[in-house]
Amino acid sequence: MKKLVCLILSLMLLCGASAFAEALPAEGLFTPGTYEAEAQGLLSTIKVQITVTESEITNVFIDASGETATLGGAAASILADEILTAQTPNVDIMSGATVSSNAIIAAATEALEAAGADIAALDANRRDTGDENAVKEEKTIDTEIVIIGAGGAGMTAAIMAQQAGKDFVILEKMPYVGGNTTKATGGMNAAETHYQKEQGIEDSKALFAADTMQGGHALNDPQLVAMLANSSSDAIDWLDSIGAELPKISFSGGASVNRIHAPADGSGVGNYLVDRFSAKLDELGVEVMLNTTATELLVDAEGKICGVKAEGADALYTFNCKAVVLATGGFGANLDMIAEYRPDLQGTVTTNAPGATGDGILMAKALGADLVDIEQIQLHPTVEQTTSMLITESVRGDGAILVNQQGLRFTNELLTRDAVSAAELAQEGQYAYILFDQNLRDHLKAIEKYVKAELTVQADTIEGLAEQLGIDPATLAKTLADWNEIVKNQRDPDFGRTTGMNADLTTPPYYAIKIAPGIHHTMGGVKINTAAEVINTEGKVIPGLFAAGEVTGGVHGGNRLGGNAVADIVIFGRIAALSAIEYVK
Ligand code: MEZ
Repeated sequence: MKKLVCLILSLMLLCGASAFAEALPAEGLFTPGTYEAEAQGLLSTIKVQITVTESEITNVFIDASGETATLGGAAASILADEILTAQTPNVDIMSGATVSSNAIIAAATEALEAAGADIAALDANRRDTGDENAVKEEKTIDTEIVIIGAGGAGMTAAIMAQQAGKDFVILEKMPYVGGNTTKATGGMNAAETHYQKEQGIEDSKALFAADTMQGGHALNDPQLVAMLANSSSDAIDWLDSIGAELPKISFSGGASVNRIHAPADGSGVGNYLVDRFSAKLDELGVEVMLNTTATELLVDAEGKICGVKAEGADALYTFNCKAVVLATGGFGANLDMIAEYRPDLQGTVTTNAPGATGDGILMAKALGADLVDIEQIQLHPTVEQTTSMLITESVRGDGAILVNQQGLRFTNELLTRDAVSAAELAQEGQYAYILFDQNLRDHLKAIEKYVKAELTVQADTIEGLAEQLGIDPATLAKTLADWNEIVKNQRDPDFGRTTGMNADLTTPPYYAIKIAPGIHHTMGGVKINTAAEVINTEGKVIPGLFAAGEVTGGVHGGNRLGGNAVADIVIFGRIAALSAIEYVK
């Protein structure tokens, strides 16, 4: 008996996947049973459990809870459905969650192979090849407001509209919510907040506005900037009211004081907010129409908004409405638009979510909306180039330095992003390393993601780190010793850095990530006024059309300060919703 158990266990180990299977039938696609396998995702080991009968996959369970909540979690539920529908593990990967998707497919393949499946035969007989020529049902829906886009601005507007008791729909073209907000890591700028007061930080709305204008090279619309700064502490209070507290305050480039507000544990602000916005929408009973792409804005004979056309997986929609809130995001992931407006940036990696393709800008433009600063595109200086992963500015804000391949600092690391990016591009090879220590890692949870994704090189000594980076050890050791002296004296004679100098870099192990600039934010977009009404090329309001977030231009001018994108989506998301609510009264 013991021998038999050992034999069964050995066979299971040989499979590489655990199996609880019945005997292999003479014919049939699978050996009935439940099979499990694992594969490494972006941040964690993903587990897939598949149940099969002789002829069918009957259940797919994917545990991707260690991945980013929004994308990894979405990939788990979307790919589980797709594998079940297609009856093969070879389904489309989810854009924006490539690593998680590939891990799911690999683990599902292994589990099904353990079930005796011939994967090529499953592919040949896949069951998800619907009729591409099938005519989609046409549906007409009457509502008061259509919110287009379920990123941070759209979800904010939806919460406001639901709390005001409005009849509205919210459309999202991607199979998941969050948009580019899921990529935001650092935090949200706000001045005169109760958190700043509690932490003894002196700030003012006027200083916030002045910093934003200066950071944007005064190209910004001063009225929009004043609105941003003046509404910012109210927006923090509003976030508190929906359970999205941002109490950790630190420094971000271009700010005069500590102003960027983040989650208490220093985790990425974007996924934190998207999780809380989603939870609030669930609690309020709001359903986001996913996989539904708005294709056209409709106006009546007087030029007032009267509807939206959209395409879903099974239906073509006409929404009759009085107002539209455009919250479709920027165009940092639309290579054609980047090539059109900034040919010099072709070939540059982008930190943007795949849905950031400028659709709202194009739809509004077709209605005569004016576009401002459309060629103003921000490069973020610390982007890991093989994964396009943003290394948050908070790493520098909390004390990291940048060194080049010679092991030398070459800039004040906390200048505005355009300046730091330009300094990097002037280095040999046009890249640099961001360097920090264990103490910094311990205080910034966002770093765990980079370590788990194996983007960091680490060593117990600075010389050991240098060797791994191919830098002269003595030079890097001197650079670090000099830096620690600068922190001690709070004076940077070489580059004049005055911020992000609260802690030296003396706690091993030491870490480095190779980085270079990447497209991060499209500052230009549709012109709005302080009520978030869209303005046409004749300077007139397009009645019923409101816009918020990265789809708009004017708030950030020629260079956005870190922390102002999240401020923008929350503040103007609220304003656009309030204006639309008032308009449809
Ligand atoms: O606002 C941003 O873009 C930001 C703070 C990004 C980051 O570096 O984390």
